[in-house]
Amino acid sequence: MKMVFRWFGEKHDSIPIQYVSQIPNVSGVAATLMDKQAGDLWTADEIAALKNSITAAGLEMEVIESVNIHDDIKLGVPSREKYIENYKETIKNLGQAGVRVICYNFMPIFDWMRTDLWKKLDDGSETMSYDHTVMESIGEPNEMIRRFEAGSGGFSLPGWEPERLSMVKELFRKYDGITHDDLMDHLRYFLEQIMPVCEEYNVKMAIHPDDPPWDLFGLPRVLKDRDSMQEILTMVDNPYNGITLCTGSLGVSPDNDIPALIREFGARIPFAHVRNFKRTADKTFWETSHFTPDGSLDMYAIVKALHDCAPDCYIRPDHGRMIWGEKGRPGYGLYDRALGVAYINGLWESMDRQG
Ligand code: DNO
Repeated sequence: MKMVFRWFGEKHDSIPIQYVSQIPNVSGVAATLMDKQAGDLWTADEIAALKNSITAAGLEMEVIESVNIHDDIKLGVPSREKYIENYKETIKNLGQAGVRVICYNFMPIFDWMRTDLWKKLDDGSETMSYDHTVMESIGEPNEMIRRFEAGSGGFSLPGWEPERLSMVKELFRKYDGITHDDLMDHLRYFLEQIMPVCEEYNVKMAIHPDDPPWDLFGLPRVLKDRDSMQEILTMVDNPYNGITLCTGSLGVSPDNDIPALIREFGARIPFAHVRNFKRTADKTFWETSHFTPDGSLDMYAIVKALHDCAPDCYIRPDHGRMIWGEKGRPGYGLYDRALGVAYINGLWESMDRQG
C-alpha cells in the first residue's frame, strides 16, 4: 500500500506541499492540473512542471486525480474521436513521467453532489452533507450550481469547472434520451480505445463511482453498485481497467457492502478513497471523521479487506471535516484528512503485525 494525499497544485490548494510531506507515511500526492478543461491535452512540459513542484517536497506523483472526460465521449458523438486522441497522448505523457494510476469518472455533467457544503456539527466542526429531500426540492440544476459556487469559499471545486457548467442547459439537451445502456456502451468504447496505450505506458485507469450512487436530475449514472462494478470490469476485461474504490460514494447506499466489494474485486482496485459518513435517513447523510464509531462504515473491516485483497493499492484519506478553525476547500482541509491518514496507518500497521 502507498498512502497518498489529494493536492490541487500550488496555485489552487490552501495547503503548502511541504505540509503534506510532514504527514506520517504519505509517499505522494494524487495530483492534477486544475486549469485543464475536460478534453484538453496535457503536455509533457506541463506534467514535468507539476511533477517538479511535488518531488521538490520529497513526494511522488504516481497518481493523477483526475483527467476529466469530455462530455462528447460520454455522449458517444463523432467528435469524441479527437478527445480520445488527446486522452491517449495524455496517458502516454503521464506514463512517461512515472504516473501509474489515473482516477477519472464517467458521470454526465456533474461530478459529486452535496446539498450543504458547510453543515455545522455539534462539536463546532463543519462538514459536507446530502439530504435527498433538499435535493428534490432544488429540482433545477442551475440552482444546484449556484449553491456550489456560493459555498465554495472561493476555491474551484473539483469536477465543478465553471467553464463547462456555464453550458449546462445545452448539455442537458444533449443528454436527453441517453440511457444507462448508452452511457455504459460509450464507456466501453472509450476504454477499448485507450487500453493499448495504458498497457504500453503501464498506467491503470481507475473509474470513480457515482457520488452519490443514484441518478440525479434524470441523468443516468454508470457505477453505483456491485453489478455495475462487475459489468464495467468484465466488458473490458483488462487489468488496466480498474476501479477507484470510494467507500463514501458507494457506501451511502446500504445495499453496497464495501468490505465484500473489496474482497470480490480487490485485484482490480488500484486506488481507494477512504472516508466515513453518518447515514441519518434514506439517501441522507453527513460526512464524519474517519473513526468507525463516528460514522456508518466499519473502517476496520474496510482497511482489513484492502490489506488482504488489494495490498498494493494506493490509498488516500477522503473528505474531512473542517476542524480547529481551518479555512479551506470544502472536504479538503489539512487537519481532518491528516487524522484520517494517521488512523488508517494505525489500522494497517496492526494488520501487518498480526500477519
Ligand atoms: C470529490 C472527488 C471527485 C473525484 C472524481 C474523480 O471530492 O471524489 O471529484 O475526484 O469524481 O474523477
